[in-house]
Amino acid sequence: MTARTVGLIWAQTPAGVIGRDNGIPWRVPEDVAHFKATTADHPVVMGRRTWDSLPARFRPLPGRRNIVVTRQQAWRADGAEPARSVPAALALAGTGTVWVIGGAEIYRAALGAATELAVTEVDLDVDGDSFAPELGPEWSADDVPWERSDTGVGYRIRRYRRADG
Ligand code: NAP
Ligand code: VY7
Repeated sequence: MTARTVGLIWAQTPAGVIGRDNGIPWRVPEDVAHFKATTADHPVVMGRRTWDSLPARFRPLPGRRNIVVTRQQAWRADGAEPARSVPAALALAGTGTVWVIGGAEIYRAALGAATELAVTEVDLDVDGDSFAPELGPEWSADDVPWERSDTGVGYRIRRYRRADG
């Protein structure tokens, strides 16, 4: 058996904010570089609102299959592969590593299928309307030191895995 990786990747504040007004209310270039490097060459799965949130010039995310989850039967966009559910999206992605890249609704729907989480904590106190999923005790994170972005913001990138047993 080959173990399949289903990763979820997001950036959040300590309070769990991941978005506001269909955007991300900060810019941390080191996190974007981590996001690009982690997802490079792998299919990405995202909700239709997250697709809409990407600036048109970055859609589809280059070098990756862009699978977009929507309930709209007729939804189409250049460079996007539509899927009608998260399980359908994961099946469409095939058997290799796949990264679920948001947003809040899709993280909640995909958490049960996830084998690992890549969570960037951004040390900002900002209001939001989209939140990271609640993690149960089956998830354990490594302990990594805080770093400082060139922008002055503190951040750290933690990897969560399912605890054994
Ligand atoms: P979302 O999860 O990106 O997309 C929601 C849409 O996905 C729904 O409207 C629906 O599309 C479709 N959908 C959801 N559940 C479904 C299901 N079970 N089956 C089929 N389709 C389903 O939207 P969101 O929760 O509003 O999150 C967007 C926010 O997250 C934005 O602010 C964005 O910037 C932020 N974000 C943050 C990060 C980060 O790392 N900080 C990453 C990604 C996104 P239809 O309406 O078309 O049916
Ligand atoms: C989402 C963008 C949003 C707005 C403008 C440009 C972690 C992040 C995400 C999602 C950060 C984004 C972009 C950045 C990525 C570029 C294309 C342009 C690329 C996530 N940890 N951080 N995110 N782009 N899911 N998880 O900034 O994207 O990948 O090519």
